[in-house]
Amino acid sequence: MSNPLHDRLFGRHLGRETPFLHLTDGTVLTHDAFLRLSGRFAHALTAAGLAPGDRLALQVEKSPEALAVFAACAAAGVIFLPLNTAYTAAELDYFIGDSGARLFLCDPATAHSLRPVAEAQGARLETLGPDGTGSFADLAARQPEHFAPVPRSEDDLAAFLYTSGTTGRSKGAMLTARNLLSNAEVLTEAWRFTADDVLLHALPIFHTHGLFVATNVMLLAGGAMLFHPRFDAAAAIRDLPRATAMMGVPTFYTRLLEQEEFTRETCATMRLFVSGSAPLLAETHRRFEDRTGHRILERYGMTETNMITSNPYDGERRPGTVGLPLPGVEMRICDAHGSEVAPGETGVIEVRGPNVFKGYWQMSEKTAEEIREDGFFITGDLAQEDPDGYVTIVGRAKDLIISGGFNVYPKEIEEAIDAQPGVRESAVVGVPHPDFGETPVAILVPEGAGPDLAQVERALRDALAGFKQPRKLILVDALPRNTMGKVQKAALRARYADLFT
Ligand code: MLC
Ligand code: AMP
Repeated sequence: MSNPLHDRLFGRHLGRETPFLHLTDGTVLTHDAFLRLSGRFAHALTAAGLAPGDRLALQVEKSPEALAVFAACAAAGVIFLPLNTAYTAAELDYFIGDSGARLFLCDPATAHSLRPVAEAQGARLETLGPDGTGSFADLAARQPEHFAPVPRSEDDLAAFLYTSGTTGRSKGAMLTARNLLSNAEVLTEAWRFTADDVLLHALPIFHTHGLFVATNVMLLAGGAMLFHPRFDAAAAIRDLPRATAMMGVPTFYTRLLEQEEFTRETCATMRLFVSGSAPLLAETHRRFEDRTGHRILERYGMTETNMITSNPYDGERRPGTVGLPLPGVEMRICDAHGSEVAPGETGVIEVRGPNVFKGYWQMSEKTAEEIREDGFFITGDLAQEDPDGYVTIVGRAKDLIISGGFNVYPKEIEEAIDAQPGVRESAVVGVPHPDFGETPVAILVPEGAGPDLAQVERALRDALAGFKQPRKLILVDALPRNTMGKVQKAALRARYADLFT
C-alpha cells in the first residue's frame, strides 16, 4: 500500500544529496537530510501516541524543522494543522479545542503561556525550537532516521487550515492529499518548475501560499529554496541574484519597489515572479516591469480551493486580472442562485475540481451552505470574465479585509470592541493602505460617557493577532444605516478611504 502524499512530495527525495533548503546563516540542508529529519519526527509522532487521522497543531517560527513536521505528518497519516505565529492564546484556545488536536507543538519561548491552553483542551504540549531544540526535537533525536510511511489514500485528510468567516467562528477547512497533490502538480507544470529552480521563499509556512503553493511546488519539482525566516526587502535583494523564482503577496512587490538598489541587475538570474493572496494593483505590475523588465504572474486562490486561476507562463500576463482557470479546475461566475451570469457580467466565482476541499470540520451546515449539491464551492469573490477567458476580481461578496495577504474578518473585531465598556456598537471596514493594500479601521458609537480608547486598544491586543488590530479607532455619534436598518459599510469605506493614502 502506498502513501501518495508522502511518496510524491517527500519519499522520492530519498538519497538525493542535492540542496533543498539554503538558510540565511549559510547552512544547507539536502533533500536527503530533510527526509531523514522528517523520518525521526514521524517516529516521534508515533512515540508521542499519535495515530493516523489524529490532529497535530503547530505554532512555531519558520524553520526546516517546522517543515519537517509537515513531512512527518504526511508519513504518519497525521492531520497537519499549522497556525499563524501571530495568534494570541485566546485565539489558539479555539483552534486547539475545535480541532481536537492531540499534540500541540509550540516554540520554547511560548510554552509557558500556551501550556494552560493545551491542558484546558486536553492536548499534549511539546516544544520545537527554531534552532532544532525543544522537547519534541529531543524525542526525535532518539529515533531512527527511516520511517516506513503508513498506507494512506488520496482521499485521506492531510491538513486543516482554519479560515475565519463572516459570522464570527473560524472554520477548519479539511484538505485531502488529492487536493494538495493535484494543485501542486498543475502549478509545477503551469509555471514550468524543474529541479534547476531556486525559489526565494520569504512567505510564512502556516498558510496556503507559503506551504501548499510555494513549498509543495518546489518539493514536486525537486529544486531548492532560499529559506528566509520572514520577508525583509534588503535580505531579498541580497539573495535574488542566486534565485530563479519568487512567490509573494503584493506587499513584497511594493516593498521591493521602494528600494532604490532593487534593479534589473538584482533580477538577472530570475525567470519568474508570482503574486497572489490579495489584489496586485495594475500600477504595481507596470512599475515592476519598468524597473526590472519582468512581468509579474498573478494568480488567484483560496484556502478551501488551493489555486483557481493563473495568468499564463507563456501567453499574455494581463495586469489587473488573475488570468484563466487552471487545468482541471472548473470555474463559473454565478448569481446568488448558482445560475451563470451573462458573459462580461459580474457574479460570484464558483469552483469545482480535485483542488476543492472536503468541507469544514464538524460544520456540516456551513459546508452545505458553501458547497452546492453539484459540487461547486461558492468563493464569495466577485468577478467578471473577458471574452477571451481572463478573470478580473472586482470585489467581494463576503465581508473580508485582506491586510498584507492575511485575512481579517470585521465581525471578529466588532465583537471584541462591542464587549468593551462605553461602546454601544461598532463597525469595522477595510480602507486602502499603501503598504498592506487594505487595513481595518473601527468606527465606534459611544454609550454613556463613552469608552476609554486606550483600554479598548489593550483589550484588542490581548484578544486578537497583531495583523487584525484596527489601525485607527474613530468615535462617531451614529453609524450610517439604510432603510432596513443595516449598517452601510460602503458609505463608511468611502468616508475613510483617504485615511492612509
Ligand atoms: C505584520 N503586521 C501586519 C501584517 N503583518 N499588520 C497588518 N497586516 C499584516 N499582514 C504587523 C505586526 O502585527 C506588527 O505590529 C508589525 O506589523 C510588524 O510585524 P512584522 O512581523 O515585522 O511585519 P512584517 O514582517 O513586515 O510583515 C508584513 C508581511 C507579512 C506583509 C511581510 O504580513 C507577510 O509575510 N504576509 C504574507 C501573508 C500570507 O502568506 N498570506 C497568504 C495566505 S494564503 P506591531 O503593532 O506588533 O508592531 C491565501 C490563499 C492564496 O490567501 O490565494 O494565497
Ligand atoms: P484565504 O482565505 O486566506 O485563502 O484568502 C483567500 C482570498 O484571498 C480569496 O477568496 C480572495 O478574496 C483573495 N485573493 C487571493 N488571491 C487573490 C488575487 N490574486 N487577487 C485578488 N484577491 C485574491
